[in-house]
Amino acid sequence: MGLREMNVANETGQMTAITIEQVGRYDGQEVTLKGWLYNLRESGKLLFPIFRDGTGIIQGVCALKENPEAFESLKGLTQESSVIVTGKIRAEKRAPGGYEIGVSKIEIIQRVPESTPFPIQLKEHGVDFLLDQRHLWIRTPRQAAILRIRAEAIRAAREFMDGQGYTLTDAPMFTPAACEGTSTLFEVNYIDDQKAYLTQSGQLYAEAIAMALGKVYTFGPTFRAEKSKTRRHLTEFWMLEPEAAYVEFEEIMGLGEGLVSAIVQGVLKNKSRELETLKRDTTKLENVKPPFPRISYEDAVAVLNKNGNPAKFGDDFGGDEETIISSSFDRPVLIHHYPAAIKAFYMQPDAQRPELALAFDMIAPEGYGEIIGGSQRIHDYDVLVGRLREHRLPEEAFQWYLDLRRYGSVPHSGFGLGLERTVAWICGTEHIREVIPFPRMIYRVYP
Ligand code: NSS
Repeated sequence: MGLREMNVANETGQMTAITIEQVGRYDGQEVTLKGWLYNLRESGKLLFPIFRDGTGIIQGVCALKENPEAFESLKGLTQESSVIVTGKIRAEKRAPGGYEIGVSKIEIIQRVPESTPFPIQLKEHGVDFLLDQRHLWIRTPRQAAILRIRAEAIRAAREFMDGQGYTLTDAPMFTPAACEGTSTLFEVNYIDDQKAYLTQSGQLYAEAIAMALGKVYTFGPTFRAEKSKTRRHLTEFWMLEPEAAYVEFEEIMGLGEGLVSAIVQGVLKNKSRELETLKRDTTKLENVKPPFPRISYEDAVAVLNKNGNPAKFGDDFGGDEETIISSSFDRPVLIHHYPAAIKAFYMQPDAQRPELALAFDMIAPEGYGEIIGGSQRIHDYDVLVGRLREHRLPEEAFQWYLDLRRYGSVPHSGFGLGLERTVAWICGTEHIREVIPFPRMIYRVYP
């Protein structure tokens, strides 16, 4: 008897549980599932429950004649009651997932009272209602599939970064100064009335750690007091930020392509059932392999003008512009060499044309917008001091950062990949709020 079979009936003959994800391996065998009642259809002497356990859903059948005890327990059972179900698995083409369970025994762990039914019914609900019920909404198969894809995206990203020789590290959440402009800072009343800010990006710290370890990446939450109420903005989102000493502009763009491709291919390979649950058209994801198209900022402006968009040199691109540019490609596109004036203070100027920064953004297809922002960093002390002054940033708070240019400064580069935007694109969700368990947005910190 193999390990897997041992799982089903242990030595004392008692059933131990498997997960719905695994049922395909148990065709014709009796198993136990631990989960919740997702739906129940009653048809005279037959009951058709649907169970869920977090790994998937399975349809059941229970006949009064064959299993009177189970039938009585199940009859009238309320949605989301927790149950342990025993029964035989059989292949059934018409059932979602391809298998069903003939219920022979059911143990109710908690019955949801009739007087307080589960608030989310199997019908359309308004999104504000669902967001208020987010702690329960995540139980629905679609939401659970999204969160499982998110986990795979993180796993695949880390596997790729580790494989490229990058060491995982961590930046602090409390910071004394801004990284990405002062307009989106969350101010915190730190101990004894000291001012601090929630981090907008781990980058500046990742730069310090890169000078200690070579190639590193951080992965953690970042915060922006975004006043914009768009489908692409959260106030708390997760970013993966590689930073590498002795790595220059071209090479860091290549790393971004490899990373995004590894994430997409990982999800396609390991979360195909979840993509199916979401009814995602995966043909649009299969092409996501390097090399990605690259276009300079100036050429992008020309493309926009050709499409009737009035953008001119020096304008920052918004969602509309990004969508126009990305619509001519079947995979993400890199826009590079932005005007230095519209980008962050730390970006290295181009040697031939210093009015341009060695900066790039990666724009996802299908209108999902910018998923990566990155650049080569200024490594010259005097140039950096000049930039801090131009941006009116407090030099005292940046002394440690300037130290990196005093002691063995080297060319270095990095970028930040926004996890939620990447996952929203892969899942094809309308809004990025669905791809994080508890979204934080301009008007929402509950639940
Ligand atoms: O502002 S970024 O473009 N770049 C940085 O923060 C750099 N300091 C990163 C680095 O070089 N280490 O943000 C990076 C990405 C951006 O492309 C989006 O995908 C995502 O972070 N991002 C957001 N996602 C969700 N909500 C909001 N508000 C948001 N802002 C940026």
